[in-house]
Amino acid sequence: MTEQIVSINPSTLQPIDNVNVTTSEGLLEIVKKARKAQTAWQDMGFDGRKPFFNRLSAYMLDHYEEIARFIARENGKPYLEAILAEVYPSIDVVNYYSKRAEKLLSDKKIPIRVFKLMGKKSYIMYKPAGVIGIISPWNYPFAIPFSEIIMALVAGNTVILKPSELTPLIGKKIQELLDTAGFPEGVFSVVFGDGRIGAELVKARLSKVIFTGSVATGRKIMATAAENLTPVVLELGGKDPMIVLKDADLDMSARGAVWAGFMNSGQTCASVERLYVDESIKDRFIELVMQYTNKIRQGDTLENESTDMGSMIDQRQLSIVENHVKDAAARGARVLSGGRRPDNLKGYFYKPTVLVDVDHSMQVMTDETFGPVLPIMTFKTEEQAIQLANDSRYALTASVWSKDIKRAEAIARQLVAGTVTVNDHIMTYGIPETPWGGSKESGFGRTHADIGLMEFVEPVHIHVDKAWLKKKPWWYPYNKKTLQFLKIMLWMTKKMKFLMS
Ligand code: TXE
Repeated sequence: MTEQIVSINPSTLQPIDNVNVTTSEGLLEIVKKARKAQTAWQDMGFDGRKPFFNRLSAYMLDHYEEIARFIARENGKPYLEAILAEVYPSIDVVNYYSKRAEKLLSDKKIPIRVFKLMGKKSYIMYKPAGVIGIISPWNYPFAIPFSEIIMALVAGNTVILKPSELTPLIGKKIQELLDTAGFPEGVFSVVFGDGRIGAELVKARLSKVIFTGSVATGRKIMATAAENLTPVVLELGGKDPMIVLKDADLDMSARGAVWAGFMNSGQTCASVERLYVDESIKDRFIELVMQYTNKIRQGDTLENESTDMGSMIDQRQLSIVENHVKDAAARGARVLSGGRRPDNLKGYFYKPTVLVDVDHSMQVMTDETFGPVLPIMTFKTEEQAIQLANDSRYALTASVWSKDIKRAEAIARQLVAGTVTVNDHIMTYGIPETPWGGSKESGFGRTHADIGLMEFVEPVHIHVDKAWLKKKPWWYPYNKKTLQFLKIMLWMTKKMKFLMS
């Protein structure tokens, strides 16, 4: 019998639909098709591929409400947030790369100085990597894989997506959208299942695997990929610090902290997971944080379009959050709001939670909580704030809040993270021009921006000698002339160095 996944709405616990789990044979067939389709897709060139992206973007602009509702239903996030953080940035990515990629993927000349005078030239051509595997999570089940799919496809690769087993229908939806836009068969496919089918995809000798998920799974994927030397890009979450300096706009910072701590029920890799506020302003700041937290309206987001916060994804994620809060309370933290599930909601809801009197002995300050919890700690000096912010196994994003932009930038430059923002948090994920990715246990490699696109191509160096010299001075036989040539080269190097110093 075919194995199935039953997808449920985490806000209502009602089943939505089923999908068939892909079999091992089915997966191999899909990989074969993707390999076959890749050559023709690559040969179309950028101009040939461009109309597919234009059609996709036009269709999504006409149907964004329906897509957002679909996402909200399977993930539990607010409908408005599904537009804000899933559909809108995805459309923007299609429009951005379908223009920008032409320039980025065109050949790049390399200046080669004196060798040019010998009739030589060098340039880079950007060849698609081949077949890309994308293994994606449930927290942004649409936007995360979607932007990676677009970057891969625009560069001439074909793609196989394995969506999270908690949000398979959204994977199916992405397939539907690309099919509607007329992408040729085999250019984009989806495989369904849990980690087992994910592991099989990693073993399938693909050209690259792009993974977003937990550190533990990232480690496994890297180990499996190493067997075939398959390159990987890993985005493994974060424990992002937010530093509020004493001259910060307190009202703005409090609103920012509440949004960046609780949006998507805190299930964002770049959520504010540790907040450090200057001791001298802590009372007023915490008062404002409480004021805005108490205003959050939580509930089934499809019933009420202006709900601020939906449910979490499942019981397992909810239990992680409950355990972190319990551990913090047991070690002396005070729960100023939330700290439990709401009484009146059936799904996987957790109340927005503000903790104070926290320290780095608590799990809530060291491990990824991935839930609506905002732990607030104080600092006395800026040096201490930097040291606390950098005291983490993770390094995805961080933020500094101050009216003194120069000062904030100086601190930003000392924080260890892939992105550091001043007076905002999270939102740069929605700017396709800017890179995304981190270091330490947050992983490596980048998606988005110009460097992100480069993850999907093989830069091939083409070197041409126009055959002006029939015998190159460095070829056999080595003799006095060869030596003379080397001496001239070194003399010229010395002169150039002197002129340039
Ligand atoms: O992640 P997993 P989970 C963090 C967050 C969360 C924790 C666990 O802290 O509490 O991870 O979440 C597939 N080979 N993030 O369990 O297991 C799996 O089927 C290949 C941070 O959901 O990493 C799914 O498609 N694939 C994060 C995907 O990996 C495998 C977003 C992610 O699942 C596999 C989500 C294997 N051996 C959770 N095992 C972020 N970076 O934003 C599982 N998978």
